[in-house]
Amino acid sequence: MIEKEIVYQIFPKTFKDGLGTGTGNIKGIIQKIEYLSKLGITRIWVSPFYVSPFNDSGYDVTDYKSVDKQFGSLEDFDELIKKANEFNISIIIDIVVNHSSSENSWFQKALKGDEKYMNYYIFKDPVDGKEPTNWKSKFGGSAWQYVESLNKYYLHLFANNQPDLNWRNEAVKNEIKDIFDFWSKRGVKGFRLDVCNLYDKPEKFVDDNIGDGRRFYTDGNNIEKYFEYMNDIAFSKIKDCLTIGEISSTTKEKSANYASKNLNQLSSVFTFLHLKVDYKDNKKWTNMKPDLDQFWKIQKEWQEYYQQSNSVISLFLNNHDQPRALSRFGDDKNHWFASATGWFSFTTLMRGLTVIYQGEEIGMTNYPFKDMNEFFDLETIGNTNDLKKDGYSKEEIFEIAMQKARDHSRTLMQWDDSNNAGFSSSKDVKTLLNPNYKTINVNNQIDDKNSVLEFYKKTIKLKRTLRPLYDGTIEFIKGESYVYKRIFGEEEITIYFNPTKNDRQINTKVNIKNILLNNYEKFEGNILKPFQVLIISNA
Ligand code: TEU
Repeated sequence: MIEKEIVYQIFPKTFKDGLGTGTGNIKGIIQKIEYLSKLGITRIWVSPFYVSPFNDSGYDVTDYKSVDKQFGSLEDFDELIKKANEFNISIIIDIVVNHSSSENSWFQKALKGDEKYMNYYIFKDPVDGKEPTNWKSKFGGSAWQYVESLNKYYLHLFANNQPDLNWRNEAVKNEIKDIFDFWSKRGVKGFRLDVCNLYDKPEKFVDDNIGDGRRFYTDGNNIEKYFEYMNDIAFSKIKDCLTIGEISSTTKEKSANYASKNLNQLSSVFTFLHLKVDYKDNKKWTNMKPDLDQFWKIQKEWQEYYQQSNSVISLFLNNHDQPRALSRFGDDKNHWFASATGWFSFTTLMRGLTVIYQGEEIGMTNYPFKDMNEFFDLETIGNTNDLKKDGYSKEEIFEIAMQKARDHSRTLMQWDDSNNAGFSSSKDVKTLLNPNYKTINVNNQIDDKNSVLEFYKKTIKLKRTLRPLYDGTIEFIKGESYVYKRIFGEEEITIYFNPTKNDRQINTKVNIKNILLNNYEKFEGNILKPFQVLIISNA
Protein backbone atom coordinates (compact mmCIF):
# COMPACT_ATOMS: atom_id res chain seq x y z
CA MET A 1 0.00 0.00 0.00
CA ILE A 2 1.66 3.18 -1.24
CA GLU A 3 0.43 5.48 1.55
CA LYS A 4 2.35 3.31 4.00
CA GLU A 5 5.62 4.02 2.25
CA ILE A 6 8.03 6.65 3.52
CA VAL A 7 10.42 7.96 0.87
CA TYR A 8 13.65 9.69 1.89
CA GLN A 9 15.35 11.83 -0.75
CA ILE A 10 19.14 11.97 -0.84
CA PHE A 11 21.14 14.58 -2.70
CA PRO A 12 24.30 12.49 -3.01
CA LYS A 13 26.78 15.33 -3.27
CA THR A 14 25.99 16.69 0.18
CA PHE A 15 24.71 13.68 2.15
CA LYS A 16 27.79 11.78 3.34
CA ASP A 17 31.34 11.23 2.18
CA GLY A 18 32.30 7.64 2.91
CA LEU A 19 35.58 7.77 1.01
CA GLY A 20 37.32 10.84 2.41
CA THR A 21 37.33 12.60 -0.95
CA GLY A 22 35.54 15.75 0.20
CA THR A 23 32.30 15.13 -1.66
CA GLY A 24 29.35 12.88 -0.92
CA ASN A 25 29.21 9.42 -2.47
CA ILE A 26 27.42 6.06 -2.54
CA LYS A 27 29.69 4.56 0.13
CA GLY A 28 28.53 7.38 2.36
CA ILE A 29 24.88 6.50 1.77
CA ILE A 30 25.65 2.86 2.62
CA GLN A 31 27.13 3.95 5.97
CA LYS A 32 23.90 5.73 6.85
CA ILE A 33 21.36 3.06 5.92
CA GLU A 34 21.02 1.99 9.50
CA TYR A 35 20.30 5.57 10.57
CA LEU A 36 17.63 5.82 7.87
CA SER A 37 16.13 2.51 8.83
CA LYS A 38 15.73 3.70 12.42
CA LEU A 39 13.97 6.79 11.13
CA GLY A 40 11.37 4.40 9.74
CA ILE A 41 11.72 4.92 6.01
CA THR A 42 10.95 2.29 3.37
CA ARG A 43 12.51 3.78 0.22
CA ILE A 44 15.48 5.93 -0.67
CA TRP A 45 15.22 8.22 -3.69
CA VAL A 46 18.74 9.05 -4.81
CA SER A 47 19.08 12.23 -6.88
CA PRO A 48 21.28 11.83 -10.01
CA PHE A 49 24.71 10.23 -9.59
CA TYR A 50 25.41 9.58 -13.31
CA VAL A 51 28.33 10.90 -15.33
CA SER A 52 27.53 14.57 -15.83
CA PRO A 53 29.26 17.94 -16.13
CA PHE A 54 27.18 18.93 -13.05
CA ASN A 55 26.15 22.26 -14.44
CA ASP A 56 22.76 21.46 -12.92
CA SER A 57 23.90 19.18 -10.09
CA GLY A 58 23.59 16.02 -12.17
CA TYR A 59 20.19 16.85 -13.70
CA ASP A 60 22.22 17.05 -16.91
CA VAL A 61 23.14 13.49 -17.78
CA THR A 62 26.07 12.57 -20.02
CA ASP A 63 25.80 8.81 -19.57
CA TYR A 64 22.55 7.34 -18.28
CA LYS A 65 24.03 3.94 -17.55
CA SER A 66 26.88 4.94 -15.29
CA VAL A 67 27.95 6.16 -11.88
CA ASP A 68 30.09 9.28 -11.92
CA LYS A 69 33.55 8.67 -10.42
CA GLN A 70 33.04 11.21 -7.68
CA PHE A 71 30.14 9.10 -6.36
CA GLY A 72 31.90 5.73 -6.68
CA SER A 73 31.23 2.86 -9.07
CA LEU A 74 28.49 0.56 -10.31
CA GLU A 75 29.77 -2.00 -7.79
CA ASP A 76 29.12 0.52 -5.03
CA PHE A 77 25.63 1.00 -6.40
CA ASP A 78 24.99 -2.77 -6.35
CA GLU A 79 26.24 -2.85 -2.78
CA LEU A 80 23.85 -0.03 -1.88
CA ILE A 81 20.91 -2.03 -3.21
CA LYS A 82 22.02 -5.09 -1.28
CA LYS A 83 22.67 -3.28 1.96
CA ALA A 84 19.39 -1.36 1.74
CA ASN A 85 17.50 -4.60 1.08
CA GLU A 86 18.88 -6.04 4.30
CA PHE A 87 16.97 -3.27 6.06
CA ASN A 88 13.87 -3.71 3.90
CA ILE A 89 14.59 -0.46 2.13
CA SER A 90 14.46 -0.25 -1.64
CA ILE A 91 16.11 2.19 -4.01
CA ILE A 92 14.40 4.66 -6.32
CA ILE A 93 16.56 6.41 -8.89
CA ASP A 94 16.06 9.71 -10.65
CA ILE A 95 15.34 9.44 -14.37
CA VAL A 96 16.06 12.67 -16.22
CA VAL A 97 14.85 12.18 -19.78
CA ASN A 98 13.09 15.39 -20.62
CA HIS A 99 16.56 16.55 -21.59
CA SER A 100 20.13 15.27 -21.55
CA SER A 101 23.38 17.08 -21.01
CA SER A 102 24.87 18.75 -24.08
CA GLU A 103 27.91 16.55 -23.38
CA ASN A 104 25.87 13.40 -24.01
CA SER A 105 27.29 11.55 -27.05
CA TRP A 106 23.85 11.77 -28.75
CA PHE A 107 23.97 15.53 -28.65
CA GLN A 108 27.62 15.68 -29.62
CA LYS A 109 26.81 13.70 -32.77
CA ALA A 110 23.81 15.93 -33.41
CA LEU A 111 26.03 19.00 -33.25
CA LYS A 112 28.19 17.50 -35.96
CA GLY A 113 25.14 17.36 -38.21
CA ASP A 114 24.39 13.61 -37.84
CA GLU A 115 20.70 13.56 -38.78
CA LYS A 116 19.88 10.46 -36.82
CA TYR A 117 20.95 12.20 -33.62
CA MET A 118 19.66 15.63 -34.56
CA ASN A 119 16.33 13.86 -34.51
CA TYR A 120 16.92 12.87 -30.88
CA TYR A 121 16.56 16.55 -30.04
CA ILE A 122 14.45 19.48 -31.21
CA PHE A 123 16.30 21.49 -33.83
CA LYS A 124 14.45 24.21 -35.73
CA ASP A 125 15.31 26.73 -38.41
CA PRO A 126 15.55 30.40 -37.47
CA VAL A 127 12.39 32.43 -38.05
CA ASP A 128 13.12 35.84 -39.60
CA GLY A 129 16.74 35.35 -38.53
CA LYS A 130 15.71 34.88 -34.90
CA GLU A 131 14.66 32.24 -32.34
CA PRO A 132 11.81 30.00 -33.59
CA THR A 133 9.57 31.22 -30.73
CA ASN A 134 9.73 33.72 -27.88
CA TRP A 135 9.67 31.01 -25.17
CA LYS A 136 11.68 31.53 -22.02
CA SER A 137 13.98 29.03 -20.33
CA LYS A 138 13.06 28.18 -16.73
CA PHE A 139 16.60 29.10 -15.80
CA GLY A 140 16.52 32.56 -17.40
CA GLY A 141 16.96 33.82 -20.96
CA SER A 142 15.56 32.29 -24.15
CA ALA A 143 14.57 28.62 -24.46
CA TRP A 144 16.46 28.38 -27.77
CA GLN A 145 20.17 28.17 -28.46
CA TYR A 146 21.64 28.93 -31.87
CA VAL A 147 24.20 26.55 -33.43
CA GLU A 148 26.09 28.42 -36.07
CA SER A 149 27.56 25.43 -37.91
CA LEU A 150 24.03 24.07 -38.47
CA ASN A 151 22.26 27.41 -38.79
CA LYS A 152 19.60 25.98 -36.48
CA TYR A 153 18.33 26.52 -32.99
CA TYR A 154 17.74 23.75 -30.46
CA LEU A 155 15.16 23.80 -27.67
CA HIS A 156 16.21 23.82 -24.01
CA LEU A 157 13.46 24.41 -21.45
CA PHE A 158 16.15 24.50 -18.76
CA ALA A 159 19.81 25.62 -19.21
CA ASN A 160 21.34 25.81 -22.68
CA ASN A 161 23.51 22.81 -21.86
CA GLN A 162 20.34 20.77 -21.21
CA PRO A 163 18.90 20.18 -24.72
CA ASP A 164 15.35 18.73 -24.74
CA LEU A 165 14.92 15.21 -26.06
CA ASN A 166 12.45 14.43 -28.82
CA TRP A 167 9.91 11.96 -27.45
CA ARG A 168 8.14 11.81 -30.82
CA ASN A 169 11.13 9.85 -32.11
CA GLU A 170 10.75 6.09 -31.54
CA ALA A 171 14.53 5.73 -31.38
CA VAL A 172 14.58 7.98 -28.30
CA LYS A 173 11.89 5.86 -26.66
CA ASN A 174 13.97 2.75 -27.34
CA GLU A 175 17.01 4.35 -25.71
CA ILE A 176 14.85 5.12 -22.69
CA LYS A 177 13.71 1.52 -22.53
CA ASP A 178 17.37 0.46 -22.44
CA ILE A 179 18.01 2.80 -19.52
CA PHE A 180 15.09 1.34 -17.54
CA ASP A 181 16.23 -2.21 -18.34
CA PHE A 182 19.76 -1.46 -17.23
CA TRP A 183 18.72 -0.23 -13.79
CA SER A 184 15.85 -2.68 -13.26
CA LYS A 185 18.28 -5.55 -13.71
CA ARG A 186 20.42 -4.12 -10.93
CA GLY A 187 17.48 -4.26 -8.53
CA VAL A 188 16.12 -0.74 -8.61
CA LYS A 189 12.50 -0.72 -7.39
CA GLY A 190 11.24 2.58 -8.57
CA PHE A 191 11.80 5.81 -10.39
CA ARG A 192 11.42 9.49 -9.76
CA LEU A 193 10.77 11.03 -13.15
CA ASP A 194 12.20 14.49 -13.60
CA VAL A 195 9.72 17.02 -15.06
CA CYS A 196 7.93 14.17 -16.79
CA ASN A 197 4.85 16.15 -17.85
CA LEU A 198 7.05 18.25 -20.14
CA TYR A 199 8.19 15.38 -22.40
CA ASP A 200 5.60 16.03 -25.10
CA LYS A 201 6.44 19.04 -27.24
CA PRO A 202 3.88 20.39 -29.73
CA GLU A 203 3.97 19.62 -33.42
CA LYS A 204 3.98 23.29 -34.36
CA PHE A 205 5.98 25.86 -32.46
CA VAL A 206 4.32 29.25 -32.05
CA ASP A 207 4.97 32.39 -29.99
CA ASP A 208 3.32 32.71 -26.61
CA ASN A 209 1.87 36.18 -26.41
CA ILE A 210 0.54 35.82 -22.89
CA GLY A 211 3.22 33.75 -21.15
CA ASP A 212 6.64 32.15 -21.26
CA GLY A 213 5.62 29.26 -23.52
CA ARG A 214 4.86 26.69 -20.85
CA ARG A 215 1.21 26.29 -21.85
CA PHE A 216 2.40 24.81 -25.17
CA TYR A 217 4.61 22.07 -23.74
CA THR A 218 3.12 21.31 -20.30
CA ASP A 219 0.80 18.26 -20.06
CA GLY A 220 0.92 17.76 -23.86
CA ASN A 221 -1.58 15.62 -25.77
CA ASN A 222 0.62 12.53 -25.89
CA ILE A 223 1.83 12.65 -22.33
CA GLU A 224 -0.43 9.92 -20.96
CA LYS A 225 0.64 7.65 -23.80
CA TYR A 226 4.26 8.14 -22.72
CA PHE A 227 3.40 7.27 -19.12
CA GLU A 228 1.58 4.15 -20.31
CA TYR A 229 4.60 3.29 -22.44
CA MET A 230 6.97 3.50 -19.47
CA ASN A 231 4.54 1.53 -17.37
CA ASP A 232 4.39 -1.14 -19.99
CA ILE A 233 8.12 -1.50 -20.65
CA ALA A 234 9.39 -0.95 -17.10
CA PHE A 235 7.17 -0.21 -14.09
CA SER A 236 4.76 -3.11 -14.53
CA LYS A 237 7.66 -5.56 -14.74
CA ILE A 238 9.11 -4.68 -11.33
CA LYS A 239 7.56 -6.10 -8.19
CA ASP A 240 6.46 -3.32 -5.79
CA CYS A 241 7.60 -0.66 -8.20
CA LEU A 242 7.03 2.88 -6.95
CA THR A 243 7.09 5.84 -9.30
CA ILE A 244 7.02 9.51 -8.44
CA GLY A 245 6.35 11.77 -11.39
CA GLU A 246 7.64 15.27 -10.91
CA ILE A 247 4.93 17.37 -12.51
CA SER A 248 5.59 20.98 -13.32
CA SER A 249 2.95 23.77 -13.67
CA THR A 250 0.04 21.34 -13.96
CA THR A 251 -3.61 21.28 -12.90
CA LYS A 252 -5.17 19.05 -10.28
CA GLU A 253 -7.32 17.39 -12.94
CA LYS A 254 -4.42 16.42 -15.22
CA SER A 255 -1.99 15.41 -12.51
CA ALA A 256 -4.57 13.33 -10.61
CA ASN A 257 -5.22 11.39 -13.76
CA TYR A 258 -1.55 10.46 -14.15
CA ALA A 259 -1.48 9.12 -10.59
CA SER A 260 -4.86 7.41 -10.61
CA LYS A 261 -4.93 3.99 -9.00
CA ASN A 262 -7.39 2.96 -11.70
CA LEU A 263 -4.98 3.65 -14.57
CA ASN A 264 -1.61 2.23 -15.55
CA GLN A 265 0.52 5.34 -15.56
CA LEU A 266 2.34 6.60 -12.45
CA SER A 267 1.96 5.51 -8.85
CA SER A 268 2.21 9.06 -7.53
CA VAL A 269 2.88 12.63 -8.56
CA PHE A 270 4.96 15.37 -7.00
CA THR A 271 3.38 18.78 -7.65
CA PHE A 272 4.20 22.33 -6.63
CA LEU A 273 1.15 24.56 -6.55
CA HIS A 274 1.01 24.48 -2.74
CA LEU A 275 4.55 25.88 -2.62
CA LYS A 276 3.90 28.69 -5.05
CA VAL A 277 2.09 30.70 -2.39
CA ASP A 278 5.07 33.01 -2.06
CA TYR A 279 5.26 33.70 -5.79
CA LYS A 280 4.09 37.26 -6.35
CA ASP A 281 1.85 37.39 -9.46
CA ASN A 282 2.75 33.75 -10.03
CA LYS A 283 6.41 34.59 -10.63
CA LYS A 284 9.06 32.69 -8.69
CA TRP A 285 11.79 35.34 -8.69
CA THR A 286 9.88 37.80 -6.53
CA ASN A 287 9.79 38.47 -2.82
CA MET A 288 6.63 37.69 -0.92
CA LYS A 289 5.57 36.23 2.42
CA PRO A 290 3.76 32.88 2.05
CA ASP A 291 0.00 33.37 1.76
CA LEU A 292 -1.28 30.90 4.35
CA ASP A 293 -4.94 31.20 3.35
CA GLN A 294 -4.02 30.31 -0.18
CA PHE A 295 -1.86 27.41 1.01
CA TRP A 296 -4.74 25.92 2.98
CA LYS A 297 -7.21 26.48 0.16
CA ILE A 298 -4.97 24.61 -2.30
CA GLN A 299 -4.29 21.73 0.09
CA LYS A 300 -7.97 21.28 0.76
CA GLU A 301 -8.96 21.46 -2.88
CA TRP A 302 -6.25 19.09 -4.10
CA GLN A 303 -6.73 16.61 -1.25
CA GLU A 304 -10.45 16.44 -1.97
CA TYR A 305 -9.90 16.10 -5.68
CA TYR A 306 -7.26 13.37 -5.37
CA GLN A 307 -9.45 11.46 -2.96
CA GLN A 308 -12.41 11.61 -5.29
CA SER A 309 -10.21 10.49 -8.22
CA ASN A 310 -8.56 7.67 -6.24
CA SER A 311 -5.15 9.18 -6.98
CA VAL A 312 -1.95 9.58 -5.02
CA ILE A 313 -0.17 12.85 -4.39
CA SER A 314 3.22 13.25 -2.67
CA LEU A 315 3.18 15.03 0.65
CA PHE A 316 6.22 17.26 1.03
CA LEU A 317 7.42 20.78 1.74
CA ASN A 318 11.14 20.25 1.15
CA ASN A 319 13.32 19.00 -1.64
CA HIS A 320 16.57 19.89 -3.38
CA ASP A 321 14.80 22.61 -5.39
CA GLN A 322 13.17 24.39 -2.46
CA PRO A 323 14.45 26.58 0.34
CA ARG A 324 14.13 24.88 3.73
CA ALA A 325 10.43 24.83 4.69
CA LEU A 326 11.23 25.43 8.34
CA SER A 327 12.71 28.82 7.44
CA ARG A 328 10.19 29.53 4.70
CA PHE A 329 6.92 28.69 6.47
CA GLY A 330 8.07 28.55 10.07
CA ASP A 331 10.16 30.65 12.42
CA ASP A 332 13.65 29.18 12.61
CA LYS A 333 14.75 31.68 15.28
CA ASN A 334 12.01 31.80 17.91
CA HIS A 335 10.02 28.62 17.26
CA TRP A 336 12.56 26.29 15.69
CA PHE A 337 11.35 23.03 17.26
CA ALA A 338 7.64 23.73 16.88
CA SER A 339 7.90 24.87 13.27
CA ALA A 340 10.03 21.90 12.20
CA THR A 341 7.77 19.33 13.82
CA GLY A 342 4.41 21.05 13.32
CA TRP A 343 4.74 21.61 9.60
CA PHE A 344 5.93 18.06 9.03
CA SER A 345 3.21 16.25 10.96
CA PHE A 346 0.52 18.49 9.57
CA THR A 347 1.64 17.86 5.98
CA THR A 348 2.49 14.22 6.07
CA LEU A 349 -0.60 12.86 7.80
CA MET A 350 -2.79 13.99 4.92
CA ARG A 351 -3.83 11.50 2.26
CA GLY A 352 -0.85 10.56 0.08
CA LEU A 353 2.77 9.50 -0.10
CA THR A 354 5.27 10.87 2.44
CA VAL A 355 8.49 12.22 0.96
CA ILE A 356 11.20 13.56 3.27
CA TYR A 357 14.27 15.48 2.13
CA GLN A 358 17.63 14.95 3.83
CA GLY A 359 18.17 17.15 6.85
CA GLU A 360 14.58 18.19 7.48
CA GLU A 361 14.29 15.42 10.06
CA ILE A 362 16.77 17.30 12.26
CA GLY A 363 15.39 20.76 11.51
CA MET A 364 18.03 22.04 9.10
CA THR A 365 17.46 25.68 8.18
CA ASN A 366 18.21 28.06 5.34
CA TYR A 367 21.83 29.17 4.91
CA PRO A 368 22.77 32.67 6.13
CA PHE A 369 24.07 33.97 2.80
CA LYS A 370 25.75 37.37 3.11
CA ASP A 371 26.65 38.14 -0.44
CA MET A 372 25.35 37.43 -3.95
CA ASN A 373 28.70 35.80 -4.83
CA GLU A 374 28.09 32.98 -2.38
CA PHE A 375 25.16 31.57 -4.36
CA PHE A 376 26.26 28.77 -6.67
CA ASP A 377 23.16 27.26 -8.34
CA LEU A 378 22.70 28.02 -12.04
CA GLU A 379 19.01 28.77 -11.56
CA THR A 380 19.81 31.50 -9.03
CA ILE A 381 22.51 32.95 -11.25
CA GLY A 382 20.44 32.85 -14.47
CA ASN A 383 17.33 34.37 -12.95
CA THR A 384 19.08 37.04 -10.90
CA ASN A 385 20.87 38.08 -14.12
CA ASP A 386 17.44 38.55 -15.67
CA LEU A 387 16.40 40.68 -12.66
CA LYS A 388 19.51 42.81 -13.14
CA LYS A 389 18.50 43.40 -16.76
CA ASP A 390 15.02 44.33 -15.60
CA GLY A 391 16.49 47.10 -13.45
CA TYR A 392 16.16 45.62 -9.92
CA SER A 393 18.60 47.04 -7.36
CA LYS A 394 21.38 44.92 -5.84
CA GLU A 395 19.58 44.85 -2.49
CA GLU A 396 16.29 43.76 -4.04
CA ILE A 397 18.00 40.99 -5.99
CA PHE A 398 19.77 39.72 -2.89
CA GLU A 399 16.50 39.65 -0.93
CA ILE A 400 14.80 37.67 -3.69
CA ALA A 401 17.68 35.18 -3.96
CA MET A 402 17.64 34.80 -0.18
CA GLN A 403 14.00 33.81 -0.35
CA LYS A 404 13.98 31.62 -3.43
CA ALA A 405 17.41 30.04 -4.02
CA ARG A 406 17.69 26.27 -4.23
CA ASP A 407 21.18 26.70 -2.74
CA HIS A 408 19.64 26.69 0.77
CA SER A 409 18.80 23.00 0.60
CA ARG A 410 22.09 21.97 -0.99
CA THR A 411 24.39 22.59 1.96
CA LEU A 412 26.11 19.72 3.77
CA MET A 413 24.08 17.30 5.86
CA GLN A 414 24.80 18.00 9.53
CA TRP A 415 25.82 14.76 11.25
CA ASP A 416 27.68 16.02 14.33
CA ASP A 417 29.58 19.02 15.69
CA SER A 418 33.03 17.92 14.52
CA ASN A 419 34.90 19.21 11.45
CA ASN A 420 32.73 19.38 8.32
CA ALA A 421 29.81 18.44 10.58
CA GLY A 422 30.91 14.82 10.33
CA PHE A 423 30.15 14.88 6.62
CA SER A 424 33.71 14.14 5.52
CA SER A 425 37.15 13.49 6.96
CA SER A 426 38.77 15.39 4.09
CA LYS A 427 40.40 18.80 4.53
CA ASP A 428 39.19 19.76 1.09
CA VAL A 429 35.42 20.16 1.30
CA LYS A 430 34.12 22.86 -1.01
CA THR A 431 30.38 22.76 -0.38
CA LEU A 432 28.80 25.23 2.06
CA LEU A 433 28.08 24.15 5.59
CA ASN A 434 25.55 25.96 7.73
CA PRO A 435 27.35 27.39 10.81
CA ASN A 436 24.46 26.22 13.00
CA TYR A 437 25.75 22.62 12.63
CA LYS A 438 27.35 22.97 16.07
CA THR A 439 23.89 22.74 17.61
CA ILE A 440 21.67 21.37 14.84
CA ASN A 441 23.04 17.93 14.03
CA VAL A 442 22.01 14.26 14.09
CA ASN A 443 24.30 13.34 16.95
CA ASN A 444 22.70 15.91 19.24
CA GLN A 445 19.26 14.51 18.61
CA ILE A 446 19.69 10.80 18.32
CA ASP A 447 19.27 10.02 22.02
CA ASP A 448 17.08 12.96 22.86
CA LYS A 449 13.45 12.01 23.34
CA ASN A 450 12.43 15.63 22.83
CA SER A 451 14.25 16.18 19.56
CA VAL A 452 12.92 17.02 16.11
CA LEU A 453 14.33 13.69 14.95
CA GLU A 454 12.35 11.82 17.58
CA PHE A 455 9.17 13.66 16.62
CA TYR A 456 9.70 12.71 12.99
CA LYS A 457 10.12 9.08 14.04
CA LYS A 458 6.91 9.18 16.06
CA THR A 459 4.97 10.80 13.24
CA ILE A 460 6.28 8.26 10.73
CA LYS A 461 5.31 5.43 13.04
CA LEU A 462 1.77 6.76 13.38
CA LYS A 463 1.44 7.13 9.64
CA ARG A 464 2.64 3.59 9.04
CA THR A 465 0.65 1.86 11.74
CA LEU A 466 -2.68 3.61 12.16
CA ARG A 467 -5.13 2.61 9.51
CA PRO A 468 -7.01 5.90 9.25
CA LEU A 469 -3.69 7.60 8.49
CA TYR A 470 -2.61 5.33 5.67
CA ASP A 471 -5.90 3.98 4.42
CA GLY A 472 -8.57 6.38 5.62
CA THR A 473 -10.49 9.15 3.96
CA ILE A 474 -9.69 12.77 4.61
CA GLU A 475 -12.40 15.16 5.71
CA PHE A 476 -12.46 18.84 6.49
CA ILE A 477 -14.45 20.71 9.08
CA LYS A 478 -16.49 23.65 7.89
CA GLY A 479 -15.23 26.91 9.30
CA GLU A 480 -11.88 25.52 10.51
CA SER A 481 -8.66 25.96 8.62
CA TYR A 482 -5.56 23.84 9.16
CA VAL A 483 -7.70 21.09 10.69
CA TYR A 484 -8.55 17.77 9.10
CA LYS A 485 -9.82 14.33 9.99
CA ARG A 486 -8.60 10.96 8.77
CA ILE A 487 -11.34 8.37 9.02
CA PHE A 488 -11.48 4.62 8.64
CA GLY A 489 -14.75 2.97 9.68
CA GLU A 490 -15.37 3.98 13.28
CA GLU A 491 -11.83 5.16 13.83
CA GLU A 492 -11.17 8.85 13.53
CA ILE A 493 -7.97 10.85 13.92
CA THR A 494 -8.03 14.65 13.90
CA ILE A 495 -5.03 16.84 13.14
CA TYR A 496 -5.00 20.44 14.37
CA PHE A 497 -2.24 22.84 13.41
CA ASN A 498 -1.36 26.47 13.96
CA PRO A 499 0.73 27.69 11.00
CA THR A 500 1.47 31.09 12.58
CA LYS A 501 3.62 32.76 15.23
CA ASN A 502 0.57 33.86 17.21
CA ASP A 503 -1.70 31.86 19.48
CA ARG A 504 -4.70 30.53 17.63
CA GLN A 505 -8.14 29.69 18.94
CA ILE A 506 -9.89 26.57 17.73
CA ASN A 507 -13.61 27.07 17.25
CA THR A 508 -14.83 23.51 17.66
CA LYS A 509 -14.46 21.70 20.96
CA VAL A 510 -11.30 19.57 21.06
CA ASN A 511 -11.53 16.23 22.83
CA ILE A 512 -8.15 15.98 24.51
CA LYS A 513 -8.59 12.58 26.11
CA ASN A 514 -6.56 10.76 23.49
CA ILE A 515 -3.66 12.87 22.36
CA LEU A 516 -1.45 10.73 20.13
CA LEU A 517 1.09 13.44 19.54
CA ASN A 518 1.62 17.06 20.57
CA ASN A 519 4.71 19.15 19.94
CA TYR A 520 4.08 21.17 23.12
CA GLU A 521 3.76 19.88 26.65
CA LYS A 522 0.20 21.07 27.00
CA PHE A 523 -2.94 22.09 25.22
CA GLU A 524 -5.09 24.52 27.16
CA GLY A 525 -8.18 26.63 26.64
CA ASN A 526 -8.69 25.45 23.07
CA ILE A 527 -5.68 27.55 22.09
CA LEU A 528 -2.86 26.34 19.87
CA LYS A 529 0.54 27.91 20.57
CA PRO A 530 2.77 29.02 17.63
CA PHE A 531 3.19 26.11 15.18
CA GLN A 532 1.58 23.70 17.61
CA VAL A 533 0.35 20.46 16.11
CA LEU A 534 -2.09 18.16 17.89
CA ILE A 535 -2.99 14.69 16.76
CA ILE A 536 -6.03 13.29 18.48
CA SER A 537 -7.79 9.97 18.22
CA ASN A 538 -11.43 9.30 19.01
CA ALA A 539 -10.68 5.80 20.25
O1 TEU B 1 13.05 20.51 -11.46
C1 TEU B 1 12.01 21.02 -12.23
C2 TEU B 1 11.44 22.34 -11.93
O2 TEU B 1 10.68 22.82 -12.75
C3 TEU B 1 11.70 23.14 -10.74
O3 TEU B 1 11.42 22.55 -9.55
C4 TEU B 1 13.04 23.75 -10.89
O4 TEU B 1 13.93 23.29 -9.95
C5 TEU B 1 13.02 25.24 -10.78
O5 TEU B 1 13.01 25.60 -9.44
C6 TEU B 1 11.96 25.96 -11.55
O6 TEU B 1 11.80 27.23 -11.05
C7 TEU B 1 13.74 19.39 -11.91
C8 TEU B 1 14.82 19.05 -10.93
O7 TEU B 1 14.25 18.71 -9.69
C9 TEU B 1 15.78 20.18 -10.83
O8 TEU B 1 16.76 20.00 -9.86
C10 TEU B 1 16.39 20.37 -12.19
O9 TEU B 1 17.22 21.50 -12.19
C11 TEU B 1 15.33 20.52 -13.28
O10 TEU B 1 14.30 19.57 -13.19
C12 TEU B 1 15.96 20.30 -14.64
O11 TEU B 1 16.35 18.97 -14.75
